[in-house]
Amino acid sequence: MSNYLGIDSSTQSITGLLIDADQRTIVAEASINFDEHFKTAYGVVNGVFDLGAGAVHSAPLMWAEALDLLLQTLADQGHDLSAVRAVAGSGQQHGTVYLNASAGPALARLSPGQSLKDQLAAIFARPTAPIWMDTSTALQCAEIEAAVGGRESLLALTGNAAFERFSGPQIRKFYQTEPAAYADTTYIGLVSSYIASLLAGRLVGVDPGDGSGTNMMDIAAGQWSARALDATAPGLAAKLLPIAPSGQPVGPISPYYVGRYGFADDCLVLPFSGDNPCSLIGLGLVAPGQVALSLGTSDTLFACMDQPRTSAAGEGAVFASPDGTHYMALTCYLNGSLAREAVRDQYGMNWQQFTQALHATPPGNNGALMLPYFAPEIVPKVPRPNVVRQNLDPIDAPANVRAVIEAQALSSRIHTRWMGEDISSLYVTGGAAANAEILRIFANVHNCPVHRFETTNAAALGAALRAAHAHQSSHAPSWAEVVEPFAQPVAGSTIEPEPRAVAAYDGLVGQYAALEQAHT
Ligand code: XUL
Repeated sequence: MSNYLGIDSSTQSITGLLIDADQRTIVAEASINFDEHFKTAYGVVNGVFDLGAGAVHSAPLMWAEALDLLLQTLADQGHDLSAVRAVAGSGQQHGTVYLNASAGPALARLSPGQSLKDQLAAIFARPTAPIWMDTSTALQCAEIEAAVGGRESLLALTGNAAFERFSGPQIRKFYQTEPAAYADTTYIGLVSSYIASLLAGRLVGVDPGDGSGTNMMDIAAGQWSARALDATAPGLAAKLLPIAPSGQPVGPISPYYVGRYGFADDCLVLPFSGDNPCSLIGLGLVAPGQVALSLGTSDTLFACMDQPRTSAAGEGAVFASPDGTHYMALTCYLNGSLAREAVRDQYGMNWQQFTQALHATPPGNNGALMLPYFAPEIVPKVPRPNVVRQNLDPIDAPANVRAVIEAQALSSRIHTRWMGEDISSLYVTGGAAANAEILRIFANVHNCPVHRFETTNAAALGAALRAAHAHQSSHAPSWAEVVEPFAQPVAGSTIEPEPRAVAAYDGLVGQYAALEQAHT
């Protein structure tokens, strides 16, 4: 049997997903919700502590306790963990974990008779970990950008401008506000590399996928950048392990898991990566030009790129793909479902009426346009809510419905140009992906087929596929071969572009861009 385990340590839960690569099936999925199990013990709400003034942290010891509970749950469900050939994982990106000198020895002597929590309580140089929701480091972002010669230099070097949630600014703030604890720190990991360390029983480095979310990695070289580290905090290089290639096992699983849960002693552990880079694999995006769009509360667009192209206008983040050769672009639009629901509610509709309105109106909407900034927008940057209508009567409900979706699709066409990829197919997931009329507009605006994917745990699946790819490397399967059985669109969901509608949008996109420019 060729079973592989993917573990996703995310903000509110930890998920394990087990695949059988021979049978081409997912054989188990289990999730441990942090609030449900640990609210009382750790005081988390939605998995985090809101410390005020933009600081949002979580508890790395809780993540270790949750890992034990997850593996116990899989074992209790009767899954034979001795059949797992390799484990890989994904973590919420950017969050940093600070360990002291006792961490390495404590991990090396883990005893299966006691829990991780009981054996690891003393390894932390900082008991909490700032996570990606933390926005408290604007000052440090400015300082880091200035120290490397400005935003453009940091962008060219690391692929990203400084973002408050990224690890480097967070580390700098820790060094500035808690210098004694910083001095006591011997290892700084990310959520991903910390969980990988727990599994390997030794300290593991950050992979290039997650390293690209730190503002500290040279994106082209896939190595820590001495210039960026110097700009972040003194003595930092000594607290980081070298970047760990995503596809190279870091060793066998710790005897702790063999004794406690029945893993085989030759089960391999891969470096973990970020949840978004792992989702890229889980959605099957392993060739340039493949783009996925998740239509959720906010809409997120992921793309596979052949080069680490960056967006000078800050339209997206760039990460290395854990496939080892490509890069990933990530763009987040705040006004996703938020805007769709605002229009639906404004006209007192339900979703069926919303869909009928799309049916009843023509592609291009007779030249009517809307800028749908019901809330401040990330891409393009719009600091305050501002809904703008052009040739659009506010009382014409169907035209407003079409206008909001066309705006989202046109914006996704305009703000993906920096990626320099011709979009050859669009894989759409998320709640609104169930609506074929919405998908039709995206197919026509992008002039490519749109496929619907039903994914719940793309990050954990991507991690399991990474484990499969690494373990099967002796017969060198291509990435396409590994992802193909799992990353399949819903049967019959493909929507092809329609030439007349494509032409209508080709005519409209310039007008939309001009309207956008006039208001941003
Ligand atoms: C990406 C980001 C989030 C987290 C969520 O830059 O901050 O998507 O990775 O887990």
